[in-house]
Amino acid sequence: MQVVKYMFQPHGDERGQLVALEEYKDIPFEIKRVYYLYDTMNGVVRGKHAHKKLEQILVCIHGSCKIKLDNGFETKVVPLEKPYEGLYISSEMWREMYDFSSDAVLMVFASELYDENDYIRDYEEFLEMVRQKAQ
Ligand code: T46
Repeated sequence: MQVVKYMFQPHGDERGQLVALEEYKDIPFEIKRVYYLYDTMNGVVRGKHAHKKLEQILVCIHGSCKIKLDNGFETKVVPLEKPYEGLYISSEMWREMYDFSSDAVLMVFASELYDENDYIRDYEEFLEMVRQKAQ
């Protein structure tokens, strides 16, 4: 499994840092939605689902967390700890987010509006779908 991580260009000067993200340039799709997670409780695992169509870029803009990616055949754990790095998550990828530091803010750029019908929340259903497609 190839992990696609983006290193965004900070525009730093003596006053501090600034990262600007534009659709189709820094983010490889039209940005239809932005949301962020914060105050995640200690020990919590979020996510535990895949999406049929949605593509996303995750940026831990403060603190740190880990993302486990699972394509149905292999898994990879990706730490996110810098505000200038973004993790691309394609559709049909199971994801779990965990090990959030107490100050973590995880910002997500999404290619689609929120749609509960796009979620696959059953792991067995996910496995069946990706394995069937791979045949
Ligand atoms: C994902 C990971 C990285 C909305 O009303 N609008 C939204 O755009 C989102 C994302 C969520 N919600 C509501 C739905 C639930 O009542 O917020 C609540 C928590 O959402 P959820 O349990 O899906 O959150 P996570 O952290 O498990 O997953 C989220 C995204 O849903 C998901 O697409 O890939 O972050």
